[in-house]
Amino acid sequence: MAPAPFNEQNVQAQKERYAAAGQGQVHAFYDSLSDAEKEALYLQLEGFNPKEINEITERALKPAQAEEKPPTVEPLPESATASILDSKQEDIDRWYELGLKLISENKVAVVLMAAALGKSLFQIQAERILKAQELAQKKHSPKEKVTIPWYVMTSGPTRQNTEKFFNGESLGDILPDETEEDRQKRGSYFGMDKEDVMIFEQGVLPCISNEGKIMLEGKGKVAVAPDGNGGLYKALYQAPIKSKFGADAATVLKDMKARGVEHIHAYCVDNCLVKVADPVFIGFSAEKSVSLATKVVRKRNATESVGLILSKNGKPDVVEYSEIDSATAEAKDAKQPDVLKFRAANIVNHYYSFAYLNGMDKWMAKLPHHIARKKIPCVDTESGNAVKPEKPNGIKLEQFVFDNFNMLELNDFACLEVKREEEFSPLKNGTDAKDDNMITSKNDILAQGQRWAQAAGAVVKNEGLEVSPLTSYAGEGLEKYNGQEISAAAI
Ligand code: UD2
Repeated sequence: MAPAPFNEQNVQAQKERYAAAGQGQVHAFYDSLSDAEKEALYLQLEGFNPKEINEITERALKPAQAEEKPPTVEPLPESATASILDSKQEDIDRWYELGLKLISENKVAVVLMAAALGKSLFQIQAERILKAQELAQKKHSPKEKVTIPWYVMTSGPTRQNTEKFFNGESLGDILPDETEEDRQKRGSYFGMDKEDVMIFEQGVLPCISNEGKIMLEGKGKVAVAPDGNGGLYKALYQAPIKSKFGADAATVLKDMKARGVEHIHAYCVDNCLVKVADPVFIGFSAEKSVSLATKVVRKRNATESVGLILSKNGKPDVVEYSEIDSATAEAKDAKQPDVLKFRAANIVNHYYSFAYLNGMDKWMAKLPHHIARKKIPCVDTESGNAVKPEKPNGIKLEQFVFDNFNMLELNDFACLEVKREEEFSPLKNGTDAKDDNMITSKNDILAQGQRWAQAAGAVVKNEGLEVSPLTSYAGEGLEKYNGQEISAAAI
């Protein structure tokens, strides 16, 4: 909704609204600002509702009510889970075929959560979409061209660079060793149709001081942070996009509706092995006709930084690594004492039916906020001095994308366990860390390519082989390498 126009009367009304909510400090320096700064602050503040911010903060800070009895927490029941590791090949093939069919009917879309700028990850993911389109096209050769629309969610700080990235504009020091050919490739959206790649922005929330006050980053600017990957839902509902269907379809949900999308794959950018628009996952979820499904891998160890998918009071739920108690994390399986009882690791890899997302006005407002205590540079609203905190001086509020799981009945939810080495290699750390960095990502991709080529009967000379997604989506189509010796680094 467009903010009320910037004028004396509306500024006065805004000041009263914020003061009434005990947040008058945001206007502490208003009179000392230039006209442009006054307008900028006014417009930024119009984007928030101070009363609502107080309620969110209140709820987020209040410790969870000491429930009358502790919740029953169990691994998901068999009825709500399947595992690629022990499914019959005929089941996997059936899901794959159904998934390709739905893709060929242009009923599948992909949503990428990309608060971080994953430059080469964007290329790999775009090429996996192209390959999935090609496989569906070849299998069903429908009259209409097969298209999997790609909706890319960015957060404020990365929005501009993401746009520049896909437009092929120079990104200076972010891509120092980029070749002209690489720049051309990204400028042509790696071969995807530009009108099928839509970038949109998630919301932000003000940072809140330990005293519950909205913080200022500068005298004319509120300190804000992205509203978490759970901000995806609000962004799908209202963030503006450029739609090929024009102004009437200028949000993700409306554009999906205009395209006849029925199945959505949403995933996180920082996983180099992600199977984008995976036909098996789409087919599995569509066959079960659930509102929501999630992929999991086996948890590496009790302390791995992953959410745990489980059932809580009989509902599907996820306990985030930052909020789990050690007893639950360390618990062992009664039947296999050396195996974790809770081992279904969340990998931010979700399926949604369009019908479910399109009905989000029923449940979106119930999504809770989590708090992260942070050191937040700000301006002291009494003295006007800049503050560079040594210890956490406030909180960031964020929503988690999986917090709607527990609003579903178990029979409207499904969980598919997949092979970790085939589908999950998180990119979370710098190369100084042992795991989950650029080196482990590259090694996992090369090891996967080598496995695929060897499974097709090739002899791979080097340690590892890069198989472009344009060559193979999941190891299929490599028959011509049977009996061959591959000495190239990539095919
Ligand atoms: C996430 C999961 C965790 C586990 C882990 C696996 C959530 C809340 N937690 O933890 O359970 O699956 O990943 O690697 O999903 N993002 C946004 N907007 C934001 C914040 C994050 O789009 O405001 C995206 C981010 O670009 C990434 C994904 O969400 O693609 C995961 O974000 P993260 O790195 O904050 O999550 P992490 O590793 O703490």
